[in-house]
Amino acid sequence: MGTSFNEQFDQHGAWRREFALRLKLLSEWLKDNDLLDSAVEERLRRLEGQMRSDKVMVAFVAEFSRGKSELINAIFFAGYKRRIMPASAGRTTMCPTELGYDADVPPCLRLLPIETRLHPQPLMEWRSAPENWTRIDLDVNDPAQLAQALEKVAEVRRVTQEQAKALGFWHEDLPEDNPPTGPDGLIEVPRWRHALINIAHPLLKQGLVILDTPGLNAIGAEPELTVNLIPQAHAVVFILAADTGVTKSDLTIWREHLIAENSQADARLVVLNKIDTMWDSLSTPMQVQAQIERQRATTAEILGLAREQVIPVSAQKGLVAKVNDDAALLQASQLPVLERALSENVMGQRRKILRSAVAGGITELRTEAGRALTMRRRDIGEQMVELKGLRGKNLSVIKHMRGRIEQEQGDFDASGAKIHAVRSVHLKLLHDVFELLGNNTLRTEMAELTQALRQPGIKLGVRKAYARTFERLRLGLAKAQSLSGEIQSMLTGTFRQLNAEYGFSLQAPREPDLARYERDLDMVERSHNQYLGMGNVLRLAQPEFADRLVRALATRLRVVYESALGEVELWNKSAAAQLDAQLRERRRNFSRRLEAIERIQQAASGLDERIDELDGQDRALTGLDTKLAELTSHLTEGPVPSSADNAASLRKTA
Ligand SMILES: Nc1nc2c(ncn2[C@@H]2O[C@H](COP(=O)(O)OP(=O)(O)OP(=O)(O)O)[C@@H](O)[C@H]2O)c(=O)[nH]1
Ligand SMILES: [Mg+2]
Repeated sequence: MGTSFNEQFDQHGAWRREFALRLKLLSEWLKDNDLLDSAVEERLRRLEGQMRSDKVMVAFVAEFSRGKSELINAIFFAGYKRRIMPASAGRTTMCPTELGYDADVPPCLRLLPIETRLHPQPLMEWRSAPENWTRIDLDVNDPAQLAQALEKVAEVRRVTQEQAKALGFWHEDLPEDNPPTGPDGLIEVPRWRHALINIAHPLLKQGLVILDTPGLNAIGAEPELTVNLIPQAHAVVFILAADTGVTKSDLTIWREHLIAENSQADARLVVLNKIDTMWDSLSTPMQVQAQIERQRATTAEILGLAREQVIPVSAQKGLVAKVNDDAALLQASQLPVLERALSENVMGQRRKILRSAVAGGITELRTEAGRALTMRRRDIGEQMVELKGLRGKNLSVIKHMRGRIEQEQGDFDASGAKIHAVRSVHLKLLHDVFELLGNNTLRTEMAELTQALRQPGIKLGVRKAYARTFERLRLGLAKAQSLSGEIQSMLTGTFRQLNAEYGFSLQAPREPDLARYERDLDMVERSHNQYLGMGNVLRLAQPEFADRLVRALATRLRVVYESALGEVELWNKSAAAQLDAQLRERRRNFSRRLEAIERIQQAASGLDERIDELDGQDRALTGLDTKLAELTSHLTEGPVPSSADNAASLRKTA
């Protein structure tokens, strides 16, 4: 098994692709066997989308010059045999830079001008407005051109104090955080607000997204980065430099971004970089090692971690070693240790989450498809009884039977109105749930929060204002949950009634669990509180800042609410689809029965033939059931097989 991050990530990608392929096979099989109703189809579509578009974001966060960009070069881009992301002494990366791959966009670097800060739209909205970004096409086969283009992320502009203030880089209240003023009274600010790099690098193609960030000043100026982007990263790598030790600003960043209660402990990695500065030809390797270990222990103690949680490396020597294929130097750089930790944490966690999401979906799907099979088998069973009862009976009995089936059919058609009534009550209740989770609710809440944050002297009451908003949001969710509960018991009741009356086998699909979204709300609230608790609350004196913060909050919440809505929709869809499917089956069943009677009426010998036919159909259905179990269990069970095993079992199922 490969240990480098790249190899591990490759395996993760292969696993996802194979999984998606299996889903496709399952879907084709279901379709061929007429088991793909609209709910099952929707579920499959979502699962496949989830697998294919799964992104893993790794964010590099640290004070300037600790070696974030160099580490990115060393871990991900050494294959280009040169430095790709600009890394140099002093402040280099001036704007947050996201590296990823989007097949719909040609390889390019897109840069959002810093002036967009003068508008209230959050970053998320600018993303969907490509005309506002400056685009530079990239040639991935020309590493020199690539590196040269990426130099742009280091560009700066010089502006007056007034302009710097408007752009969010100057605060009267926070003098120590302000950038230095030049002799001409001008202040250097980043030229760009955000950079998006789109290249078909193998890892990025498989869904890896890398976020490189600038040091403290620039990172603090973009609340969205702190409250949205970094908390959503699957792993955050925090970097300290062995030559500077833990400085005050390192600690500020650590507190602001790395110790949020929500960040799972195993999703962050602490790196002690530049250990090569401690390599000293006058000391023995043992002495050097002891010194590195001491530095490691001190660092861990200051951050409140165990010593093993701090990983010493030399990014620069690691990069040099990979470029020159120098195994001894690579070993000395300790980069492979960091890569192993990164891949274990990130990929292991990701796979676990994906697996459990998928397992839930597949189980539901199997129940849904299995139900259709059960229905068909029961219909066959009933017909069989009906036909066996006709053995040795004369034509008039057969004619009578026909009349009875037609009568039944008529009654059934007349019951359509009742089923319609059940549906409309269901839809009305559902509408209320949609209302609670819809855009209007969020818009109202966000307007109120903005209002509250704009109150002069809000500083002390910020936490309360947030608490009130989130309290109401949580109440809304709880209400949506209790309404769903009502719908669920209504569904269960009417389904039971329909089952009794028409011999259906309807079963209400699993009710959406909105508690998960409540936990998301908690997390979002915490990240805001944390951010504002770090002194950023002073920035609220600027009304635009409050606006920006709330807009950032709104974009994040919208994602949460949309996925809650999606779950409610799927639940509804699968209830409705079940009813449709059973109605359809029943109608078909009437015509099959009538057809059989007709044949028997015409040729008395048809009876035994028909019974044999039904027998055959019943056996075929049993076969389908077994196959369904097999196809779905491939998707839910077992550990992640190695690629070779996967290929073999895929051939078997195909
Ligand atoms: N000796 C030594 N120097 C390193 C190492 N890693 C990075 N550097 C150097 O430290 C300087 C800063 O590295 P960067 O990668 O630009 O740091 P950064 O954290 O991205 O800094 P900003 O972009 O300014 O926020 C560069 O000159 C690097 O070559 C290392 O392991 N050893
Ligand atoms: Mg950098």
